[in-house]
Amino acid sequence: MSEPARDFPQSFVFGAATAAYQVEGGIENDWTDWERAGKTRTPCGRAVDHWNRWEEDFDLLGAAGLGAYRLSVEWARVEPEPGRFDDAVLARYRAMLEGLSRRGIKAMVTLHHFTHPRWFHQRTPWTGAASVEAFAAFSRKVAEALRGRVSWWCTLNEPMVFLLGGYVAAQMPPGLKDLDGFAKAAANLMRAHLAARRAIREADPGVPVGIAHNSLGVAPLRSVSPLDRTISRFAHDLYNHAVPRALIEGELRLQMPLLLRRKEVIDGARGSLDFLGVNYYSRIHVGAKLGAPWLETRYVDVARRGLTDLGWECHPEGFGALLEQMKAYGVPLYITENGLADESGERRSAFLYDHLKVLATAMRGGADVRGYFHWSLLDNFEWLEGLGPRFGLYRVDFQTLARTATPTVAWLKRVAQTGRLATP
Ligand code: IFM
Repeated sequence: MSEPARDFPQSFVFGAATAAYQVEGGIENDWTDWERAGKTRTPCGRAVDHWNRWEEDFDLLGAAGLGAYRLSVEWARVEPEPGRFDDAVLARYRAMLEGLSRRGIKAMVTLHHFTHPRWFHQRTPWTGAASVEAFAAFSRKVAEALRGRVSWWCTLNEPMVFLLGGYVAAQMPPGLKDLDGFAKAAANLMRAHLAARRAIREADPGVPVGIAHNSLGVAPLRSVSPLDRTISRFAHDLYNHAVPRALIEGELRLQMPLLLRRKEVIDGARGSLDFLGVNYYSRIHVGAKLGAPWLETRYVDVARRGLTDLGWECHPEGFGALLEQMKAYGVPLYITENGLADESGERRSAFLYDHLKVLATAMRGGADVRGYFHWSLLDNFEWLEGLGPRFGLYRVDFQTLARTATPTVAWLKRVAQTGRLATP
């Protein structure tokens, strides 16, 4: 009897993702100050102590049958003062990558995942040109230290989330509400990607360099309202397409009626992504609002699947639609994050099944998707929400730091090993 057909090809990689600040613990950076100013539900503190427990955590990846790990390098650890790089820290990250390699696990390394050294926003803020060289110098050092051990470099994580949070909504450092600053920082982040990519290519030639881009389904709050429909169209373009379009086609276009209208050709940006990482979690409804900030956003449980613990809609159909659009950019895709906050651990497998099913369908339809990284390997520090929401394949007791497999581990392992989607 012949084997049933695979849903994912043999070459497809299944992995899990984390980010340094969210798991390592003991980091002092701009987010630590943000926490001390009372902006998060809890401080990050020791997070889940991955800095000391990485061997144990990498064994968990192996136990879940995963062949890849997306991690980030913490800029504040590597360059605590401008121009002073900490060799012991770089050696530790190198040892971590060697630990992955010993276990046959490929590494995707992210260089910017929301956080900065304390000195950054004063000395070389993203609104100024010096930010580009500052990021390139850091990237060069890291690439020289880790070369030969990285399968994919990811310069920026979710630049649009960072830009909106940091320069429009004042929800993350540098905590501004400044549309002009937003546009300047956006252009410099695009240039920073280019400069980092050049540095990586010199230090570690032949390794693909991309970004991880957060995408969201976007729909009008009141579908009968022409205003809401227009606004949701612009919000979709700004949120989902401004960044990939800039780095693939070369033009940064940021537009929101009455609020923002910028177009800028970024020299050298055309064709500057070897892959596009797609992060997908949910869909948002957007409408007009009288008075600042003029926009209203809401998660709506349209299909009555139940919102996640963070109140986000479960909307796998939106994932399919976005994959169709991202496919049109013509570069290889990776799903660099997907998951949900689920305290019970009972909803995760069904959520993953629904999203992986959509993914397999998109791939059958020609989307060149090469891998899937679950967010997250472990429960961790969820930014404004603190140590609370549970995104982990492994549950972490935040008191004892004990790791326990959620029911999804065994199920995902079977999918990863067989390349076939079984109902959970
Ligand atoms: O925890 C974050 C991550 O840092 C970036 N993407 C979304 C995740 C869940 O909110």
